Amino acid sequence: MANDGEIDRARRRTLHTLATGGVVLAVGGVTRAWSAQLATTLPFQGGERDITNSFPQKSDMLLLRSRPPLLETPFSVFDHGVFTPNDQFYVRWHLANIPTSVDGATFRLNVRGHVRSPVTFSLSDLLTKFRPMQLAAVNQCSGNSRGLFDARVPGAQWGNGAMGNALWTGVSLRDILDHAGIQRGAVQARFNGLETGVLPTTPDFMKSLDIDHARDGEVMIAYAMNGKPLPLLNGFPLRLVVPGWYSTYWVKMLNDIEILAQPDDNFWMTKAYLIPDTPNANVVPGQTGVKMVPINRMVPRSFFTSLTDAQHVPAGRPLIVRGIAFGGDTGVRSVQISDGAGTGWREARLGRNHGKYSFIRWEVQLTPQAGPLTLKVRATNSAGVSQPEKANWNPGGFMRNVVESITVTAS
Ligand SMILES: Nc1nc2c(c(=O)[nH]1)N[C@H]1C(S)=C(S)[C@@H](COP(=O)(O)O)O[C@H]1N2
Ligand SMILES: [Mo]
Repeated sequence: MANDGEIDRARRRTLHTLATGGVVLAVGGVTRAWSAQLATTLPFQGGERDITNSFPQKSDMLLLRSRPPLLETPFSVFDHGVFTPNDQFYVRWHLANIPTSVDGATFRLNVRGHVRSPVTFSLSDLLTKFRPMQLAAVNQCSGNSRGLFDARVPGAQWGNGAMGNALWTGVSLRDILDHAGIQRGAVQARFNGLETGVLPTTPDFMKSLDIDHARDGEVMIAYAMNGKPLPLLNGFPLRLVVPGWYSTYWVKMLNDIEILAQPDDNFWMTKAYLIPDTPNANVVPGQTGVKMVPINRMVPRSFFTSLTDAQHVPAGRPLIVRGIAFGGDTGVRSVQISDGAGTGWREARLGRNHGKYSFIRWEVQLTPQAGPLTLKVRATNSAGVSQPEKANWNPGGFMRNVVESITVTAS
C-alpha cells in the first residue's frame, strides 16, 4: 500500500526538520485572527464549545480544556477526505508539564530493562539505520463520543471528533526491541513519554503492551504523520502507533521503553482505562461485581459526513449521501444504510481501500420523498462484527459504537 516515494518524502522532511534544529514552539500569546465560526454546540447538554486556533500547529479546533490540552476535531473535517489533516487532528494529554519545544538533534530514545544490552537511539539513528515502514491507521480515544453517553459519565465530554486517520511513517517496534535483545522471561514492554505531572505525586503516564503484541511487526514508532513530522501536540518527535487498538496505548513524545519481567502494575494500566469484560464492554448503570480488564482492541464504527442531523435536503431529486467507516481491529467488510421505510438495509459503495486500519469512505444515492427521513448507517468488519443498534454503556464512557442515526427533512 505504501509506496517507496511516499516513505522517502516523509523521511526527507523529518531529516530536514532535525537538521534545522527541530520544532520550537511558543505556546500561548497567539491572538485570534478572523474566523468564520467562534463556537459550536455538540448534541448533548453542556455541549457548547469555543472554536480555537490558538494552539501551535493547529487550526480551528473545538476547545474542551486548555491545560493539559483537549482539542476535538470539528466533525465537518471528516467529509473532506479519508486522512485527517495534521492541523485539525484531535489532541489529548493527561498531564500538564508538556515540553513546549523538543530539540530533534539532542532527543534520545532509550530501550532498557530486561534486555541483553540497553540502547540509546538518536532520531537520525532511527531514520537512517532501520528499514522504514508506513501504514494508515485510525487513532481513536477510548472515550470518543463520551458526551453522548446516557446515563452521563464523568471524563472528557467528547463528541464524535476524538478520532482521526493518518498515514504513519516510522520504524517497526520489533526491529528496535530486537536490536536491544529481549531477554527470556520478559512479559511486557512499557512506554513513557517526555511530559510529567505538575505535582510529584501524579503518576507518570505510561502504558504497556505484551511482548508478542509489541513484536507483531505492525506496532510502530512513528516519526511522521501524513508525510510530515508529528505536530508537537501529537507527540513530536516520536509516538507509538498501535494499529487497531485504542489510542491510550499510542504513547506520544516517546523517549523511554522498559522491558518488564513482571506485568506492569502502574496506575495507567491497573486503575485507569479499565473496561467491563463483557461483550462490547456493555453493562447497565449501577451494575456491580463485573470483572474489569484493560481496554484493548477497537470495534467498528461508521458515520455520516455529508449530512448533519436536522438538515434540509431537496425532495424528489437524487442525493448522494456519504461518510466514513472503520473496522476497529480489522478491515471493513460492508457498510449498510437504512432509510427506515421498511426496506431494510442496503449496501453502500465503498471507496478506495487504504488498508485494514484506515478510515474508508462510503457512499449511497437516495431520492428522498417530501417529509422527514431517518437514516441509519452500520458497518460490519471483516471478522463479521457489526455495530450494535442499542448503545453500549459502561461507567468509563469507553468504546461507544452504536449505529448512528440522523433525521433530515426533504422539501
Ligand atoms: N505521552 C502521552 N501519550 C499519550 C497520552 C498522554 O497523555 N501522554 N494520551 C493518550 C491518549 S488517552 C490519547 S486519546 C492519545 C491522543 O493522541 P493525539 O493527541 O495525538 O490525538 O494519546 C495517547 N498518548
Ligand atoms: Mo484517550
